[in-house]
Order: sequence, then structure tokens, then C-alpha cells
Amino acid sequence: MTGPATLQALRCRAVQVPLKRPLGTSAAVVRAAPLVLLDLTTSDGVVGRSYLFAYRSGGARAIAALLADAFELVRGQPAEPMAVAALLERRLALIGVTGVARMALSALDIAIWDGRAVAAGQPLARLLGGSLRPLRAYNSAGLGLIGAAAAADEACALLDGGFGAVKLRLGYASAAEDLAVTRAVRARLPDAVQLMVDYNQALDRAQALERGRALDGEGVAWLEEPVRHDDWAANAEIARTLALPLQLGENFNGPAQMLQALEASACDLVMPDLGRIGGVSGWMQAAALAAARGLPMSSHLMPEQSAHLLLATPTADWLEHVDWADALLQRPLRVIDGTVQLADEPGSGLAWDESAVARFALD
Ligand code: SMN
Ligand code: MG
Repeated sequence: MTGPATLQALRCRAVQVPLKRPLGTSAAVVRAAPLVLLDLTTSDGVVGRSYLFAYRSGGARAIAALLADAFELVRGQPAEPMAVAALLERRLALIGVTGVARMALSALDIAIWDGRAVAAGQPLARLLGGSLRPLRAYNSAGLGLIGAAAAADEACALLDGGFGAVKLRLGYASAAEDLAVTRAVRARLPDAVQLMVDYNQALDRAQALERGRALDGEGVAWLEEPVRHDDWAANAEIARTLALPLQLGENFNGPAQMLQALEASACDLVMPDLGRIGGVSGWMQAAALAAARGLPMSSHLMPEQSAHLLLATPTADWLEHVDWADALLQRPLRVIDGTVQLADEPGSGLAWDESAVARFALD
């Protein structure tokens, strides 16, 4: 037996990729995807990769800068995710392991796991105990706040690739507008296609109950983040009151915050973001929490890596698909008949198209 590989070098790059379809949410309009790309080299010569969606260009720059600093705390240490997380969470306790700091640690965790899967010659999903099978995906790369007519057209366009579901952003000025846009989109979609709706925390409790009641019975698959994500009491009341399943998760900060939500019965469904839940390590803990309660668990953005994690999630539900990293990848994820089928290759399969990375570099 040889000892574990050690962490040797980390390359972190901030890029920004234009979107094919801008995405207006109730909180901000996303016109380009700021991403941070990691290449982690270990002492065995293996390179582990990861990327995160960073919400804003400043977010991508901040994550890259923080990681360059944090990596110095673990350079030369064994490439062992639990020990690295314990050390870095302790050393970053003063700045606080939330937001950008949480995302930085998550990105490093994913790159370490990817390197282990590459070294083992196994797809990451299999290394985590999962098996390669087709995963159903919904198309989330559009359907912002663009009005009823444009949204109905775009919903149909988003079915290319055989997608069996799409997600509509809501949070218009009035409840009547939310209902009208939902009805326009629902009317244009085939019955078998599922429609999720997402408020990005736009409403207060009373508005959420009013608008949620209006959407009950309108053929919606889930209601996502109607109010502040961490107002557990309000979410629990909404979940109890409405027939519509309530979905939360993209803002859970680590498995501990997901546990708070579950203990408060704040949601019916969960969709952690691998960048906020704590990378692969945090995701697997979250998957255990969901499995213990039989809660369906979906993913948030970054489908290339999330697909591996869902395949190792006992209650795996939907893969959220966006094509935002496609331009940077040598082998973009392919969607066939609405499903993603991962290739049987080592690691997560991320390989950068370096000329595209150079073209989209920030700074
Ligand atoms: C979302 C998150 C981040 C950027 C755009 C849209 C949305 C989702 O909340 O769930 O996809
Ligand atoms: Mg959302």
C-alpha cells in the first residue's frame, strides 16, 4: 500500500460565458454565467477538476481569490476530503463558512473527489456507490420573467432534446399575472410534460399563501422558494396548507442547515446546490438526510457534476439541466429523450476547452 496522494497545486480561473437565453428571475437577471474553474494536481500526477456557477462576476473572482489563499492552508496534506474539510472549516471559522467561503471549500472538495475517481479509474458516481443509469432532466435554461406569450413560446423551444419538464420563474407584480403566465405556459405544453415554478424568495408569507392557492390545481409539479428560504415557520405553513409540493434547497448552507429545514417540516422536496451544501462530501450527507425521511432529492445547476451525485442518491428525483458550461467543455453533457446518460469514464468527465477558457476569462 502506498500512502495517500497529497495536494500539490491548485489552479483557479474565473470566466464568464454568455447565455444563449438570458434568465430573468425575481431577484436578478442572469445574462452571462460567471463560473470558477478548478484544476487540482496531486502528488500522484492526477488532476481533479470542478466548476461552480458563481452568480456574479465578482463572485467568481472572490471564490478564486479565497481559494488561492485557503489552499495554502492544506498544500501538502493528504487528498482526503473529510480531513481537508475539517481543517479548512476550522481555519475559516472567523470569516464564516457561508456564501463565498462555503462555495470555495465546496469547489475544492469536488475537485479532490474527482481526482480520487480519476485515480481509481472509475466514474465519480460509481466511486460513490451509485451505478450509471439514465437520469431524467428538466430544462431550466430559460423561462425567466418574460411575460405570457414569450414564456409560452420559450417553454416549447425548451422541449428540444426530449425534455419531460421545464421550470418557469414567477414573481410578477401581481398574483393575477403569475397565474396568467402559468396558464399560458401550461396550455402550450403537452400534458405529459411537467412544469415547475420558482419564486426565488420573492414573496412574503401572505402573498405566498394567496399565490400558492391560486396555483394549486393548475398542473404545477412543485413550488420553489416562495418566501425567504430560511424562514422555516413560513415555509412549513405554506407546505402544510397547499397541495402543491414545496421545494427548497439551493440556498441550504451545508447539511446542518438542511437538517434544520427538515426538522421544521419546511418542505416536501429538496434540491441542494453542490456548491453550498459542501461539495461531494456535503451532498452525500444531505442525501442520507433525505433518504432517511424518504424525501425526493433533486439537484441545482451544474448538471455535469450533479448527475454523478444524483446517481449515488437513494431518493434521486430530477436533474436540473442548464447548458451554461457547454462552451467551455470538450465533451458537453448530452440530453437524449430528456435523460442524461453519463459516459463510463474516470472522474466526473470534466475537460476544459482551453481556447474557450482563454476567450471567456475574466480580468
Ligand atoms: C436560479 C438560480 C440561479 C440562477 C438562475 C436561476 C433558480 C434555479 O433559482 O433554481 O434554477
Ligand atoms: Mg431556484
